[in-house]
Amino acid sequence: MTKVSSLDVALIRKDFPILDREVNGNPLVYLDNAATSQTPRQVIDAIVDYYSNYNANIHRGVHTLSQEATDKYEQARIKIQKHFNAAHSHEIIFTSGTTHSINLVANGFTSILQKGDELLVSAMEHHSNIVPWQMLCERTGALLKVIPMNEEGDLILEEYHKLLSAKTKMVFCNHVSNALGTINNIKEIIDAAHGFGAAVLIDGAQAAPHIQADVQDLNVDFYTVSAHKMCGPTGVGILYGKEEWLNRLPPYQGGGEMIAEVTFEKTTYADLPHKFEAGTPNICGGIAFGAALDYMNNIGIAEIASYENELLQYATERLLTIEGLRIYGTSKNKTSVISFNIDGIHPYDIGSILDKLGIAVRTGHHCAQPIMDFYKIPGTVRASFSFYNTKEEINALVEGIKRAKAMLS
Ligand code: C6P
Repeated sequence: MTKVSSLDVALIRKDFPILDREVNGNPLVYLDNAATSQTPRQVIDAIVDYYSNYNANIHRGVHTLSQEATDKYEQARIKIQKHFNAAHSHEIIFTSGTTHSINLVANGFTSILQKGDELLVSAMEHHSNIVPWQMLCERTGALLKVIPMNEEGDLILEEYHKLLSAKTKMVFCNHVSNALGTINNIKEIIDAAHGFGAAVLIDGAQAAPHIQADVQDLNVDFYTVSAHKMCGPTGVGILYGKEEWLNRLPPYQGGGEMIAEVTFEKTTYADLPHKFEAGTPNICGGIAFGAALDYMNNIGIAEIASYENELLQYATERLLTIEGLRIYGTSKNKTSVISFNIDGIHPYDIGSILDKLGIAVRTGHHCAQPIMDFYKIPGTVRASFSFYNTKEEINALVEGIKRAKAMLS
């Protein structure tokens, strides 16, 4: 039986000023949460508070403002550490987001990999968990192999086990697919890779807003998150890395803050996490990310997941009543993402008409072109639901699609 959620969604919606606005004369129905989530007043307040009261550079000044900013930034790091249950706060590296986090790791492995080493990547990755590894392969002569998926949008794990060998040095997979919503069995993926001594990077960008990941329990080597998908601001995220890996990898960028000592003859690097945090970081963003985690944890990740699952079931049933509509990604384990097409209609055309009705969805390949190639389609319409969405909004989506279909058929 589906668990009925206890969230007070009407009250929650009051926290999100943007949800009151109109688009093209209609109330905004924001269903593009997998691209970026909306920002509650509590996070906006944290941003305003930073710039109004203690805007200063961190780790540098003796003055009060700098110390206040440093304290708040480092407190945010500890909040993030606790949220993902990392063993140490220095295992949390602030980055500009998942893309930056993955590139940092890919760059670091340049000196570790050798020609003929093999890297395994899942068939359902976002481009940011494909391209940096292709670039790494070009630099090192390593070979990238693909873990295949099936029609439902699940990885074929029997094939994964067959691909693993003593040559496998790294495995990359998302926790949740942005285009299909599939929740991957990352525990099995991580354990099997470790059996062959391979390191595992899990892209948690789409999972973190819906699933409580425990990096120690997962025993994952690297885990990446973008704040803007979980009620935080854009331009900030984290890389979680196991201490031993982060100590082994060289710095990504050189500059201020990441050094212990600099002379023209030789530079020594700072300890973790600063070794990977060159230059002035997104201080306000890091602090606001902490505020976003507080906000989500006050509601409860489990409660959020349960309500979003209710929305997913409802939306799936309602959408499937539309003739000619096909859903891509029908795994039993999904987050609240529905990718679909309607026979004979280009996804972009549906998206444009929905926008005229005030309904925001994403259309296209969702930066996951290999998935579109797998299904032999140019793209999909993607509706992605968050805990502040309602069944009434799903009804508006269904009616909007019917209207679009009538206009375009
Ligand atoms: N996906 C989407 O509409 P950044 O841009 O660095 O914050 O995140 C990149 C990224 C990496 N992995 C996954 C699984 C993602 O979904 C994303 C971002 C957005 O699906 C924008 S392309």
